[in-house]
Order: sequence, then structure tokens, then C-alpha cells
Amino acid sequence: MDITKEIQKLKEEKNAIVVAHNYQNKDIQEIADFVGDSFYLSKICAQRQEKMIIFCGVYFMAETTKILSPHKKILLPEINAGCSLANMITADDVDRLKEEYPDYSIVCYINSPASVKAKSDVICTSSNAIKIVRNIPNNKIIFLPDRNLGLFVKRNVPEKDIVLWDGFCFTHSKIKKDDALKAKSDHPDALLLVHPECREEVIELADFVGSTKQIIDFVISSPAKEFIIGTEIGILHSLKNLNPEKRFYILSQRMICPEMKKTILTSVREALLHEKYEINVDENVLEGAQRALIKMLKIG
Ligand code: CIZ
Repeated sequence: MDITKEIQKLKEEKNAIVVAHNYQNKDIQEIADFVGDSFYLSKICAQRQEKMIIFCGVYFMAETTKILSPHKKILLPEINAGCSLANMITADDVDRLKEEYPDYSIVCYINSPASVKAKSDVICTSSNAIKIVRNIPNNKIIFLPDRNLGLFVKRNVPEKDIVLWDGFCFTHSKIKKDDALKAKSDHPDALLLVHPECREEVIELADFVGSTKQIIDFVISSPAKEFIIGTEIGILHSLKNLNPEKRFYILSQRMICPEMKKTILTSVREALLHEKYEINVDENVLEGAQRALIKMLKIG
């Protein structure tokens, strides 16, 4: 049987849903019930009646989904699909920061391990990071783990004292000013849209800076016809689908996250068949991370 039909049949038999991050391979996005950013997908999973979720993304995303749906079975088809950025900080690092900066509040980007979220005051996404930092009732902030996103927030909230952690995303951070200048000269009529995980020198050249959802929304409402996209290449699939009359160029062919690309159709079929790999989060960690996520919803 054709593998996509097999996946469909297994989904029905198991009463499961498949969700896929914007950075997944095209064929994974095509078989998914929902495609989007990680927090959007985690919220959708919490609202659905299905008790089994196949999360096509990376480890921290499946963890966030478990935190919001503790009684559901959350499966990550490729157990080694991790996130280099999330792995650049540990819960012990957060303990040390708390000792060093006792009167600072910790704002933690969603791209982080659950154990780090649990020790933070509030979580943020790349869509709401500026708003969260602005609204939190403390002028002293530690922002972690992404330095580039932190710098972007710092520039937009100059009135606050913000200490940054030195983490970065390999896929966004390897893109330099020269790559952006070249893409702009190759496509002089295109707008440059970049993710805030990009370096400051790239952000400075952009026409728009935003999360994956904000980039998609920007394109939909823009009268422009051509766009250079400065985030992971997988997003081109939704952009082209939603805007068939517009043209898209990836900022650099190197904008590929190898972790996101680990999930292929056979991984999804195996995940459904053998109910693997189940993601669990320690109860104390889960409670702490839930508290920090709820705080994000309140102040964001
Ligand atoms: O949290 C997400 O989904 C990521 C990695 C980025 C974004 O901007 O959507």
C-alpha cells in the first residue's frame, strides 16, 4: 500500500493526529493534520479529542506538547531529532544564573529543554518575546537561551537591563551579512524577511523580522510579489501553497536544519505502528514548566 494511505489508515485505527512543524520536509507537511509553529501545534494538540499525537518536529517541541497535554500519548517519530540551541543550556546553568543575578527575572525562549523552562519565570516565543519582556514587572531580565533573539529584544526594549545567554541556532546563525547582501543583489525587487534567530548584521538588512507565523502572515497581507526568506527552508512549502502568485527565494541554500529533516514518512509510519517514541516529562518539571507557560499566556 502507498505509505501515505498506510499512515492515514493507522491514524484512524489509533485515533491519532499528526502535526508537523513549519520546518519539516514537504511530504511530512502534506500528510499532517496541522502545520505551524511549535506553540501553535502544542495548543492545537491540547484542544483536540485524540489521545495520541505524532509530533513531527524536534524533542523540545514534543516536550512542550506533553506539558500542555499531560494525559495524552505524545510520540516523536525520530527520538534523536534534537535542537542544538535548546541543548546549549541546562537546568544547572539556570541555578548558577539565579545565584549570580538574584533580583533578575528569567525569560526563557520556548526553544529550550523542559527542565530549563521549569526554572524560568516565564516562557516566550519568537512572536511574543518583545511583549513578554516589556510586560514583565521587573526591569532586570535574564533572557535565554538564544543570544540573537535576545539582542533583537534588547534593541526593542532599551529601557530594561537584559543579560543574555550565549546560545544560538546553527541554521540561522551561520548566515552572515554577505549572504544577505548577495541575496538582495540577486533579487533586487524582493523584500527580505528574516527570523530573529538570525545574526544582528542580517537583521539590520531586513525589511521585516518575525517568527515563522509572522513571516507567513506578513507575506499574505503584503502587496509585494517577491520575497527572500531568512529562516529554515521548510517554510517555503506553506508560503508557496498559500501564495501561489508570489515568488520566494531562500536567503541561503544552507538554511537547512538537519534535525528537522530527520523525520521522513517511514518514521511517521513506524511511530504510529509501534507507538514510539513516547515523550514523558518528570512530574515536578512538568508542573514548573506549565506554570511558566501559563504566565506567558497571562502577560503576553
Ligand atoms: O517555536 C517555533 O516554532 C520556532 C522554532 C520558530 C518559529 O518562529 O515559529
